[in-house]
Amino acid sequence: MKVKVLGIPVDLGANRRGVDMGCSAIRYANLQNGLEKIGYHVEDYGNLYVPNAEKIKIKKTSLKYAEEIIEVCERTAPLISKFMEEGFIPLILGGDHSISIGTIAGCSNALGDVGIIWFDAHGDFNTEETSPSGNIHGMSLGASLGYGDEMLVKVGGKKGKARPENVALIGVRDIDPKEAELIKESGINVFTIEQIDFMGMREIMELAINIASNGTKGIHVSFDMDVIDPSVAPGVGTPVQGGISYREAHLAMEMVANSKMLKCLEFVEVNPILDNKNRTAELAVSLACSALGKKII
Ligand code: B3U
Ligand code: MN
Ligand code: MN
Repeated sequence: MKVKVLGIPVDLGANRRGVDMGCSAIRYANLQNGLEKIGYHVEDYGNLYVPNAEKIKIKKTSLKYAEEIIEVCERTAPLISKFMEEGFIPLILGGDHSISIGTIAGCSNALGDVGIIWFDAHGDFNTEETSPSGNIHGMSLGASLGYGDEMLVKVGGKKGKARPENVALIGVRDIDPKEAELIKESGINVFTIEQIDFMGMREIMELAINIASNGTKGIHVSFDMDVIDPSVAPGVGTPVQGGISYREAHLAMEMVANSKMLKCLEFVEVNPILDNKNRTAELAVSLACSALGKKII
């Protein structure tokens, strides 16, 4: 029962500045204490170095800060693999969602076969051609599955970090038109917010855990805080109305814990500038504790 915390203060993949402070906000919300109470040995690696946006010129507006993001992700991947080989569950704190290109690469390299459960209001499946913004945080799931810019998809060495049949995308309600086509073409499993309403989070998670476990050595859970309704999680860069509830989010994490398949966990897109008294960061801590097996009694 060992967790290694890693902060990746990247805000270069998103339009709204402030997500770089997400990792500090989550630590302030008593992360380490919470995990120790459940019985974990917790080590905090600290934060990766990330260059300031002020110091860098955007070279390509269709792929903003690609060079810098790729460089951070290339440093992230071997670190995550190393933590896992040492027997830790990495707990990564973002930063915007572009960091997952590195974390998933590392997790995939360590495990060989990995399943991914990706919670998000967005698809994060754009490419340079389909993205309306050029922001790489809207491309990270697609890049992890081998879609998009050559350098982005090759982070960590291999292209395609998981089989599409082992990937579940949950909670989506804001997808760009061409992005939707790519998602369908990829063959990943999508559970929209509509399906959560209709079937309930319990059934969706049973399916998602099966999908991500089937023939894999473990599950990488990537949790974008904007999957939760903005009334509960206001501190995110790109809020979308109509998200999952506090309890649905916890139920999902509790089921992840019960599956015993969790190998790597991350919380991204917390923006303390837009938050209300650190509520969203506190919620991330509470979700992390649930995913790592916190019990009520
Ligand atoms: N799909 C849009 C918006 C977006 C994606 N991810 C976030 N926002 N957080 C885009 O820019 O790719
Ligand atoms: Mn995202
Ligand atoms: Mn999102």
